[in-house]
Amino acid sequence: MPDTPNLSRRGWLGGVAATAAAGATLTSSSEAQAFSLLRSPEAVVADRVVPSYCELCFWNCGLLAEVKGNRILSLRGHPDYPNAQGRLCGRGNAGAASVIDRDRLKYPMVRVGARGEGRFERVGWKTAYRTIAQGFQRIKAEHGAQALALLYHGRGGPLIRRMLVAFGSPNYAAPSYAQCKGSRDVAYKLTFGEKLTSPEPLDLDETRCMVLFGSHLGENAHNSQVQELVRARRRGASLVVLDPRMSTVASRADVWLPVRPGSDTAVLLAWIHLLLREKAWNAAFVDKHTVGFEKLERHVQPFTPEWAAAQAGVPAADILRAFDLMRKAMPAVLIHPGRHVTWYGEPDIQRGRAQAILTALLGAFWAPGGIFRPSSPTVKEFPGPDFPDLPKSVDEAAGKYPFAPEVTTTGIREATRTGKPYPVKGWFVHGTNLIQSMPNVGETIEAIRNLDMLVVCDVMPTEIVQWADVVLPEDTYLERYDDLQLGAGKKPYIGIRQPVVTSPHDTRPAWRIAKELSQELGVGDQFAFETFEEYLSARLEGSGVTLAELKKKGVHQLEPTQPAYLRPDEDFHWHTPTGKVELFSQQLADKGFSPLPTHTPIPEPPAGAFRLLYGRSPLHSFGRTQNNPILHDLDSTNVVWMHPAAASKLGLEHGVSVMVTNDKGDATGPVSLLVTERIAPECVYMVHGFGHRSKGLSRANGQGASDSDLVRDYALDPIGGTTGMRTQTVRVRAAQRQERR
Ligand SMILES: Nc1nc2c(c(=O)[nH]1)N[C@H]1C(S)=C(S)[C@@H](COP(=O)(O)OP(=O)(O)OC[C@H]3O[C@@H](n4cnc5c(=O)[nH]c(N)nc54)[C@H](O)[C@@H]3O)O[C@H]1N2
Ligand SMILES: Nc1nc2c(c(=O)[nH]1)N[C@H]1C(S)=C(S)[C@@H](COP(=O)(O)OP(=O)(O)OC[C@H]3O[C@@H](n4cnc5c(=O)[nH]c(N)nc54)[C@H](O)[C@@H]3O)O[C@H]1N2
Ligand code: SF4
Ligand SMILES: [Mo]
Repeated sequence: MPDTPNLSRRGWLGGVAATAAAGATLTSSSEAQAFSLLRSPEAVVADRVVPSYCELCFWNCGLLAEVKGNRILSLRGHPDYPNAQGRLCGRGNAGAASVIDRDRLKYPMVRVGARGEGRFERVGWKTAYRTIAQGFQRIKAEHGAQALALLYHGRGGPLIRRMLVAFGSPNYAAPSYAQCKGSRDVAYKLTFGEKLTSPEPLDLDETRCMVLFGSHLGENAHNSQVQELVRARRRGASLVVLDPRMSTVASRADVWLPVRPGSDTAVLLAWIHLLLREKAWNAAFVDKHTVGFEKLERHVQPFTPEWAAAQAGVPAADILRAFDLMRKAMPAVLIHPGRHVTWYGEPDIQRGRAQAILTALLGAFWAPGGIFRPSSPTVKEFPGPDFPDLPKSVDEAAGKYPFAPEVTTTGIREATRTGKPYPVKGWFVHGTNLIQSMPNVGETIEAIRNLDMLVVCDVMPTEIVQWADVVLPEDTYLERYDDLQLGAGKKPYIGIRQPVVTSPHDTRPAWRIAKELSQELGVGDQFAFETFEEYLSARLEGSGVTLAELKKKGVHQLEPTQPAYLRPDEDFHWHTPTGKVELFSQQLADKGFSPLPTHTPIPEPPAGAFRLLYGRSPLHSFGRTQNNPILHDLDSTNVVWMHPAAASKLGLEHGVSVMVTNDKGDATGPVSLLVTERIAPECVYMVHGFGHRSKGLSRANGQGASDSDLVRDYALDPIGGTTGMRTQTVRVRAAQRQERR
């Protein structure tokens, strides 16, 4: 392990996620003790250390598992993985509890009750595969292969996608596009000609000023990014945070701008205005690499700091103070592009474009301390027959979303509900709980009711599983091989996931499910390997590392394929139509959209209602960890944040039990009210992922409130097809006696 004296564990937890994480080190519940995961490692001696990588979120941190027999004693961060840097976050540390969770899916099942009732009977894998294959073949015969769709999120998904594509369907989609970072992908692609990688290529080691829009790092626990942020602050880098809520990171900022929800673009436009007015832009970058500067200059003339201050409801002086910090630091300024950026529909693209344009004007793209140019590793594709010619996807056939690089989950759901532009009749769902991750659960259920077959491959009996016709239980991430991790960064790397222990149940890994089901579907020649080691070895050929070495080390570092920074004299052909960074986007103009970023104010909530904001707990990932015995123990419920002025108007006191409702008759709770000045009076806030309804989740069921149950109104962005999910307003009332638990 490398010596990291500047960043003790206490240092980084203390620096970011203080309250919640402090519990992690102090608790000693009976349940957590029963799993022996909190006992001192000296009590039982490991007989081996197995490297792998985490799947509790998609940062996919490298880990080292200490194992005795078939029991995991501890998980810790892999010292040589750039995304872990020797540490795991609180969730990753608790990952081993998912292996021994008594609630997990243990064997394949087929539905016996009504859809959604969650009644199943156990079957063998052969029967499960045959049932699926018959269903899918029937759908293909009646409606064509495009009537099958894959909705997926996670490492096993791409192999299932290979099966689906070989079977003839183009319809595969992940919530990580349309419900997460899609608008960022589109905005940066339109401006710089490429989307940003994940992990984001943020040069936090060199930055002198960071600007965060929402991005509530510390609560959003993306491991290495949080560590790097803490180090940057220690080095003296300045920090500006825009957030209507005083997030943990906002509480530590030099300038916190508690902007009105959805008004970030106004502030961005004012900063662009100031850079141009004061002739402070990075002329070397702008002259050599951009087009549309004059048009931008004219466009931003009216956007003074005073104008932005009125739009955003923050003092103009603070907008100027933040600008001064940026100006002093340029070009080493990091305009964080955000990650969950699908807030309001088309305005999200405008905000993303404004962030990208500001980055360009600062000269901070592919520059030290800004966004660097990542190198990606290349490995071989596993050979297989050519894929068939695919028909148009649902979104293409509907002529929607001219700039979407991917099919949208919402497009698939729409086609399934309405039969337009063509019917979708079968879903394979892998690793995504669509009931919680897609806005408007009513539309999701309506779509599911229209299906001839719903197959769900999962590890836990979450809400989506209750609706399945066939349930395929996957090995947990600590019990299986998955495809290689191809890590992009300053130093690219290849990482391996391998079985740390073996599953005690009749579960299987996704690669095996894809291979075996493909055989039943008649496309098994895509998976012409016997063992997954054979597959991995074939992919690693010529990469400089063998499978045996990788299994031992866990990660293999490669040399960069390109310099991280643009050289001053470098002629670079950007992958846009003009070959330049497009400050003015003719592409957008040609399709009838604003070619320069505009600010559209978000309407105020109706009287007595609040805008619903949501975010992350450092101890949970989306809706997938609330039932984890250890994490449940540390953080078993969420609370609803409300400003004291709003609470007193409603006659609600701190700590009372409330229900949160929307205008469609949905209600969630009961949940405790947190009365705090850390949130703007027109908003309420809750952590996403709680309020599970599935009875199969014995710990998480009914705990807290679900933002997903409330988000009915969503705004579809016509440019890239992403769904803004903060358009929902809600009301809060005291829970009645019969509603309390
Ligand atoms: N612990 C943990 N970490 C995670 C995850 C997890 O589940 N758990 N998930 C990961 C994933 S997939 C993602 S996409 C990211 C999501 O995390 P982020 O990308 O950081 O998500 P945001 O939506 O930007 O952040 C939520 C914050 O935005 C603020 N906010 C709400 N409205 C506005 C607004 O109009 N303007 C501004 N400036 N701020 C606003 C909220 O008050 C809240 O503090 O987190 C990642 N990290
Ligand atoms: N209302 C609301 N909606 C949101 C968000 C929000 O904050 N609020 N966040 C959005 C964002 S940023 C994102 S990225 C998405 C996330 O959306 P999802 O990825 O759908 O997130 P989860 O709700 O965690 O659902 C994960 C599902 O995968 C299962 N699972 C976990 N591990 C494995 C595994 O190893 N194998 C298999 N087969 N299954 C597994 C879990 O049991 C669970 O059923 O949600 C988006 N939707
Ligand atoms: S950030 Fe935490 S949960 Fe996500 S992969 Fe890393 S250790 Fe796992
Ligand atoms: Mo996300």
